[in-house]
Amino acid sequence: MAEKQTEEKKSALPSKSNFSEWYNELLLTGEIMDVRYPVKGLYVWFPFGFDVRKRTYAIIRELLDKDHQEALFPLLIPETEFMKEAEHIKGFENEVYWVTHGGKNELDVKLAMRPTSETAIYPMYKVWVRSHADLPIRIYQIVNTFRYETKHTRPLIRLREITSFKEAHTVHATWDEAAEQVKEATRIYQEFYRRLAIPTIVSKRPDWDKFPGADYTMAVDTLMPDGKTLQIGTAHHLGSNFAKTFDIKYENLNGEQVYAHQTCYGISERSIAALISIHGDDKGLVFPPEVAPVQVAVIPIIFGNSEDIIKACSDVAEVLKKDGIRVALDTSDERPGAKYYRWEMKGVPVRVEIGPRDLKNNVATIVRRDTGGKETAPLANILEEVRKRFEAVHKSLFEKASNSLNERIINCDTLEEVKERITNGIARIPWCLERECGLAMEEAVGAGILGVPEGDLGSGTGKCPVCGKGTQNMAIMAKTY
Ligand code: A5A
Ligand code: ZN
Repeated sequence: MAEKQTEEKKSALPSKSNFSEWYNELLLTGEIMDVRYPVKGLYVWFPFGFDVRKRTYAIIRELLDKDHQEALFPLLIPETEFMKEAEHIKGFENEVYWVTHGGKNELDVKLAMRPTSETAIYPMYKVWVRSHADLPIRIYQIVNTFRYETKHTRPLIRLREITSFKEAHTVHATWDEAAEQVKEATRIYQEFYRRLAIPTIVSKRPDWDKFPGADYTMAVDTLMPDGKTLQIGTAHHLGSNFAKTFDIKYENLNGEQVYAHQTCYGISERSIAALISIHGDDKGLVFPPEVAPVQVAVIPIIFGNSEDIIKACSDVAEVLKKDGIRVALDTSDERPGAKYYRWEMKGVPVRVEIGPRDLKNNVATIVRRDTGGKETAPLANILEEVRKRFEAVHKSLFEKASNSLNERIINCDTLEEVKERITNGIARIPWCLERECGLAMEEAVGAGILGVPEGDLGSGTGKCPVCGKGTQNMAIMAKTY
């Protein structure tokens, strides 16, 4: 009977090859997000999902806290501030929710619900920045932001209330220092995603796709299982565009008042969408140990009189817990198969089983969630053995995801080829960097240019498919979320 129920439950999760259905079902069955909230584009974090969020955001905090400070600015922005930077307004005006009333009274000045916080933060930077000695400023906040998205909304991917928006805003004396900070931001994001075992591509967005009000935008993308890329972070060089409109000046060493240079960079819960989508499988969630709410499930394999086995299991659980490992000791009445199923669905990276034969040999059976690989290990070394598996799981999740990303970068020479192959992944093609050629490429393919990637991926030799000029730059094109 129990086995039959398990079978029925198993069929609840569609195969990952049906990515979209799999994703939606997994969010619910895996208790990440509840999509039944009665406002489009707004979703609810289940406690389990929130636990994953907490651990994920602890990593970005840890990385930023080395040389950033966390602060908190208001959600509401007066229209008068919001409307200062022309490009920024153009970019966001169709996406802003406005607060127009306080009770029954119409407000004198409408209040924008932040779609991002430049215009909330920079009036304060105007007051805070006085002299070169005040610089650099590196501040971040983790907040909700609101965007009236008109494209198809999706949990964790395209929200109207972004609940987990981490935005950093920095101020520097020179343009070059700000450019260095943009590089540093993409390094931090790459490190963050490595900790989540997520491979990334960093590229400079084409001019027509940069952040409204920026000099340029660097983006961090990853590849989702359905072959579409997801932008999971961006870093913008704001030049002195906002400094001029918000009057952010400092006194330099010569006693002159000069405009500051700024950057901003952000990530959202898309990081968790990528985490779940890239590592998950037909059995459910798969987490790298660092962010797994439960890291080890200890399961007694019981036949008949079993006190010894339960005792051995709880000893193992104690040893692991003492070392800070998050352990679930599952002594419920269910059959082992039902227990495996449950902990697999929850993405627990390592399972430790002890049965009568194991106990006789003073060993445990250790099973990895990612590969299903089973090994026996001496009970006396259980802590080291588990820690070793954690490292191995993380390493192999990252390798597997990196290989699958690299395999799906397809070198193309012609736009026909790009169009044909792009449904499977990312197309790499020479580009002369000219705007007209880039726009013509996008038009011909029906997909966007992500940009020219950093490093080897972005260089090569070839001819621009539109103008035929020789070029050393390779662009990547992809269908995007
Ligand atoms: N102020 C800067 C940091 C900014 O707002 N940049 S951004 O518009 O590019 O957003 C930062 C990141 O938030 C994006 O790279 C994307 O990963 C994420 N993001 C943007 N809109 C989103 C939405 N509607 N739902 C979920 N994530 C979103
Ligand atoms: Zn060209």
